Amino acid sequence: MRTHRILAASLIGLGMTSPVLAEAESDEPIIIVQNNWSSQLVMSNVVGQVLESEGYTVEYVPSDSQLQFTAITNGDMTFQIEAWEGSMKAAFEKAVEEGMVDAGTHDAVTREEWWIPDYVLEKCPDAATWEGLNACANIFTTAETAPKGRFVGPPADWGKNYAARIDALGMDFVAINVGQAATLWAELQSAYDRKEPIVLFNWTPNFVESKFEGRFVDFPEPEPACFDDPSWGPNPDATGDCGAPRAAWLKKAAWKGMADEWPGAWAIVQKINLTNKQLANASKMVDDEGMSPEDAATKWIEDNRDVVDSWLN
Ligand code: TMO
Repeated sequence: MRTHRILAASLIGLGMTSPVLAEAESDEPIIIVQNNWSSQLVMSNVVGQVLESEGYTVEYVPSDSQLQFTAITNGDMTFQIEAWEGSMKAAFEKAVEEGMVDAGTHDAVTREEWWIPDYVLEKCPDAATWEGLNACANIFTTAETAPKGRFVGPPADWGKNYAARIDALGMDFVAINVGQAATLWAELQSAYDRKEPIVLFNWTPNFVESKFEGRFVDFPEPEPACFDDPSWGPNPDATGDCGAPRAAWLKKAAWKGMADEWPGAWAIVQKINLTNKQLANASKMVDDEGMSPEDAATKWIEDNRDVVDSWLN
């Protein structure tokens, strides 16, 4: 049996000495999923700090960006603040079929794709399209990838199989995955300082857009047929010959038992609706300004007090 206590969900009016609204809520910890990129780490701490300030017990548990949805479906984890269409759509939708709750779509419009600094266009004017980029693959050659170009890819758990995309599109690149996101930014900074050609995985909203001039590389816009009909797309003999969506969703995910166990917390997380700017600022505090995700979350709450208050009413 779970223990319950009375939690003051809200106080209406000043000078009242007892809660007007009270609901029975579980004493069990709300388990907030953490992934391995900065905006997610900051925003999961924002959610946790807000729920703690409302009297809930919170635990943070790290998870792989694909396997997390099984854990949320099973109730081993409770809530995820950032599920990205470009890398998690299939795992998210499968989990929803199995009972995970789609807890709403943020206003933020997202994109996860190959990205180049603008100075690359001086040497390779059409590099903002996959064919144009591929025509200059040789300028991205490294000792590790020669004679092909290097694409600096994301950590392996982000659900991307760029080797398959490169193969399907017949590109002269090799995907070299980093172990952690910080390596992407270190590679970008070092190339940028020397104006050396680089093409790497990036996304938006992110801190990168406030610090570096650059753009995404356009690949064929994905349609379901890209993944099940070989005749679709530039390669008539392959599936997967397309990119990630250019205007993609960002969703929240919850365990189906959350609404019953912690109705007040469920009401709060349902109201959370993040914008591109709010998320870019969250990542900037960590990746550009060097704050810890915990401190950045506290500052984010201070900077966005009106937004947080709107979740609590
Ligand atoms: C899931 N991510 C935002 C890192 O592309």
